[in-house]
Order: sequence, then C-alpha cells, then structure tokens
Amino acid sequence: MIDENWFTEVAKGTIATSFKIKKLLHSEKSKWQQIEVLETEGVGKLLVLDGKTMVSDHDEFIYHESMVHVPSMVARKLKNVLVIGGGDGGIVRELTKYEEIESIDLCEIDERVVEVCKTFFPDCTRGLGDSRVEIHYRDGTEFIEGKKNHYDIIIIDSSDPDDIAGGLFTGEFYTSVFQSLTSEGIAVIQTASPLIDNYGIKQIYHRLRARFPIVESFLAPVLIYPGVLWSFAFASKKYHGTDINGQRVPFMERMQKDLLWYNMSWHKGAFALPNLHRKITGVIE
Ligand code: SPD
Repeated sequence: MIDENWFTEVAKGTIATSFKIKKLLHSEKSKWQQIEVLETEGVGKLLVLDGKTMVSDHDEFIYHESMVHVPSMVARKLKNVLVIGGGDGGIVRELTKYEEIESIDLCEIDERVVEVCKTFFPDCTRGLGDSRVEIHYRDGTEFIEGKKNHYDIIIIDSSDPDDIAGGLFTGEFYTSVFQSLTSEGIAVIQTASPLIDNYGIKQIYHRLRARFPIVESFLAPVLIYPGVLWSFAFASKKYHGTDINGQRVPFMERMQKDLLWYNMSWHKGAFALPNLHRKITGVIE
C-alpha cells in the first residue's frame, strides 16, 4: 500500500512494515502480479511484488549469500543447480561464483520480473548472462516434474505461501523436489519469519520431514521483510547443515573476504536455533 510517500506492507493483517518513498520508479501489472520498484530513503531501490517486499539494494546480499553459500559449502558434488523463483537474479549471481557448477536452471514464472530487475537491479542480475545459466519461464511445480535424480542443489527462492507461490509449499511439490535431487542432494527453501508465521512454518517443516531424512533450519535477518528474523529450511538426503565440505574451505577462505554477510563461522552459528524456532520446526516438542 502506498500512502503519503510511505510504502507499507501489512503481514497477517496485523503487523506493518513501512518505508519512506523518494520516488515511484516503476509500476506495472504483469500477467502474474503487480510489480513495483520504489526509490526509498532508507533501503535504496526496493522491489515489491503484489504489495510484498522482495529485494532492496540495502540488504539483498544477506538473503542471497545465505541461501546460496550454506548449501554450496556443504554439497560434495556441485554440478547441476536449480533455482525456482529468484527472477531478480540475486541467487544466480552468488551461484556463478562457483567455477565447479556446470549448469544453473533458473525457473521463474514471471518474465517481467526478470526484465524489470535487469533495469533497476543490475547488480543482482549480472549473473544471468553467464553461459551456464538457462532461464525457463515456467511454473516451478510443472518444470520440476520431468527431472529425476539430477540436481545437486535446489534453491526455492519464492514469494510467500499465501500468494502465487502457494504451490511451492505443498507436500506434492516437496516430493518432486526430493525426486529431482541426486542421492546427496540438498534443497534450501525460504520459510518466512518465525516471529510472524509460526503456524505456516510448522506445516512446511512437517511436510519436509515426511519426505527428507534430514530437515534443519537456519536463520538470518532481512531488514525489509516483516518480522526481520527470517528462516530457511535445509532439507537434505545425506549431509547436515553444518557438515561443511573441507575440500571447499580454501576456496571459501579466499572468497569470503569479498562477501558482505556469509563466512564459515556464521554458517555454523546460523544453525544454532532459539527454542521458539526449534519448537516451530519440530526439533523439540
Ligand atoms: N516475504 C517475502 C519473502 C520473499 C522471498 N523471496 C524474495 C526474492 C529475493 N531473491
């Protein structure tokens, strides 16, 4: 909602997060959703889809570095990667830093999100031109159907369950994700704020636990999302979230100097959960 130079996102009808607007840079209704880009006082450019904040110049690195480097530093093999959602390109940008990745499928339902982000968020989209990246403008639930035992990592960078991304939070979809992963595969999924949506999160982790032998969660702050404290599921067939692949450590020791959020100490700490989140995600009763 835009009112008197403020953009406000209301979560669960009760909690509001607001940003002071300098200028409305872009507004359109795509086939799928309302797309807006705002220039704000506090967080630079802000991408809003159907009234919900997605990416800001100010803090996008926290979300993208966390979702990519956690599974990439655990995976033993890192050849084929799938990103579902993520049309802003931030996840792909981080993935392209790994030379051993041979192919990155980006499955984004809305081509206009990619085009708008190329104009307003060039730092996020700069990885999309990498020769290893193939963009598929498809519904993620359909795209994944034909893939079996193929991906080393799947990253689900969707919007929230109560909007067009609803199908990406179902048990059927998680079955497809499981089947598309190799025998050591890892899925990372954005799973909302434990301070706001604990009922929805409980259901997500319950569905994942019914399918994956290892289901863990890690936390990072994202200033622009209501609740700020954000959770991610780490659903894995073989390795735990803190089982960092020692062979990749020298590479990350060099690379982490250029990252703004991720380092290997943070990685391990991100899995140390407060009791509230352990309860919500089914670690303790
Ligand atoms: N509440 C919004 C959660 C949005 C998660 N996806 C954002 C896309 C960033 N690449």
